[in-house]
Formats: sequence, C-alpha cells, structure tokens
Amino acid sequence: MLHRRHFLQLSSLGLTTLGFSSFRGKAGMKKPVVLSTWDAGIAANKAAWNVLRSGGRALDAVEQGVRITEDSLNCCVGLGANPDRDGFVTLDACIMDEFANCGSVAFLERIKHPISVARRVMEKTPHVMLVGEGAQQFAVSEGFPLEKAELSDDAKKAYENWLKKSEYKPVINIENTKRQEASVPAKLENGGWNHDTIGMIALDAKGNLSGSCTTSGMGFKMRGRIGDSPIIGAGLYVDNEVGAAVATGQGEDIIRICGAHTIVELMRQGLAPEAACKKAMERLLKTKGIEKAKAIQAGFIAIAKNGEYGGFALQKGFNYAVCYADDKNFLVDAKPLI
Ligand code: SD4
Repeated sequence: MLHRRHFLQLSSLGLTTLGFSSFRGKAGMKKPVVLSTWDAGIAANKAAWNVLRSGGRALDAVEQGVRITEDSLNCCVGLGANPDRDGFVTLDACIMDEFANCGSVAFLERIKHPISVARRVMEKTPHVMLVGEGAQQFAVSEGFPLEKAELSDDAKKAYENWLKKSEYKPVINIENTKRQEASVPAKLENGGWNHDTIGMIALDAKGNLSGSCTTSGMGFKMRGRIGDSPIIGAGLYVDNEVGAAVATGQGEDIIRICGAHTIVELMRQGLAPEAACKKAMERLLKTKGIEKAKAIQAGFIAIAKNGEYGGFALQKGFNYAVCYADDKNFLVDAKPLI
C-alpha cells in the first residue's frame, strides 16, 4: 500500500497510475516482471506475461510459463528430456506462492506437467512433497493422463551415445559459448541438451511474488536421484515480504547451501538481488572448492519485492530471460564468479 506522503509525492510527478504497465524506477526495477532461467525462458516468459499483463496472479503466471517448456518435446525439460542411466525419464518440480504455500513432486514418471501436479499437491493435499509411484498415483487420480514410457528421438540418440561409455560423470550446464537462437536451448555435440531445468519467478501487478521450477534432472543420473529443483529452499524459495529466488545447475551443490533460501535471506538483510545471488554463489564456491567448481555450473536468479531483479553464475554461459512488457522479453548474460 502507498503511504500518503509517498502518494502525494508521486501524484505531483504524475506517477500514480502504476496499473499493469511497468512502473518507472531505477534500471532493473519493474512490476509486473517475470524472470526465467536459460534461453528457453523466452518462450516460457511469453506465456507467463500473458497472465501478468492482464493483472493475473504471479502463481498462475509461473505455472503457465513453465508448462510451455514442459510441453516442448524438442527441449531439455519434461518428457522429451534425457533419461536416467537406466533409460527412464524422471521429472521433478515445485511451486511456491505469496502465502508460503508450496507443493512439490519428484521422481515422477510418465506425467507431462509435473509443475501442475506440484500445484495440486500444494492446493489439494495436506503435504508439500510427493515422490515416485505415490506422486504418479496422485497425478492420475487428479486426471493427469499417463503418457507412454518412450524416449523422444533426441533423447534416444543421446542415450544410445551415452551407453557407449556408460560413464557416470555428469557434465552439467557448461555451455558452449556460441549463442543459439533465443528460443532454442543450446545442444551438446552428442545430441543431448546441456541443461535440463527451467526456473521461473514473477512479481505481479498487485506486488505478489511466486515461483516455479521444473526439470528432468541431470541426464543419465542414477535412478532415483533427486536434485535441488523440487526442494523448497534449495531450488526455489519465495517470501512475499522480501523476494523470490530460483536456481539451476548442479543440484547437489545447490542443496548444500540451501541456494534459493540463502538468496532470499540475503535480500532480507538488504542486499540487492544480484548481490545476494553473488554472495550465495561465493558460498557455493567455497563449499565446493575452486578446482571441483570448475567442472560444474550453477546459476541463480532473484526478484526483490520492489521489482528489482538480478542473477549470478558460477561460470560464464548462464543466461536468463527477463520480461516486463509486450515488447520487452530478452536474455541477460549473468556475470560469472569464476
Ligand atoms: C538438478 N538443478 O537436477 C537441476 C539440473 C539443472 O539445468 O538445473 N539443469 O540438479
């Protein structure tokens, strides 16, 4: 709510109609605004923006946004993604709203939209997290169709390639530096996608925050492995008084520092989103050690309650998509720590 004095100051400047267009502030301070990880975020942001531009709720925006990525068989996220080392695609997702409600699913198979199942867990059960067979059973009981257990053509090729060595040495999110088309995620030489997650955070016109995260996890992971993405506090965290943050990259290392929650707590202490992401990344680097850290990637993005946003990467190559107007949906290269 605007304080009276502030309102009068704004009135004298003719700035009281905040409405649904972006409000003016210092660079990188917008409302409504939506951010999402990696290049695929451009297409996802478009769908989220359709919700935000008409005054919709951030929660609906972050669900609708990442469903686009989950839908795309030609992408790193969802059923078209790379399988685990036994050849099965297993999906993780979580969602969190402005009231600190949250829902999560992990190790979910044959369901196209884990993010929407996570939302149902949040809204229809007394729990936060369902995994594996139980999560699938719940999804089916909620009317989600059970899809065929088959790999997409790209994933089949990548898996066959991987089987030649069957080396369990995940190379995650080390980007080829060549910039790809905005809406198409970068592809590895072996045919696999080099990142497998989309995280999205949004601030709506009413000033409420929400976030979502959905992933197939690391390609060729051990069966049953779960990363940071469905873990509230690690992959995603929202505090409507402070801000929201979402993570991507090597999940094990993000879990170790409770990545997203750490960023939000740093913003609570007064750090701007980029500075908070950087500080959390410094903790990750310290925990991992520089030599081991060179072999992995991690990326954080955050929005503060006032609409300021930012991100930070462990290494060069992490980008995120920002959208705050019909004609403002663009990629930002995050600064790297190493
Ligand atoms: C995981 N954080 O499962 C995910 C992977 C990821 O782009 O972000 N890939 O560890």
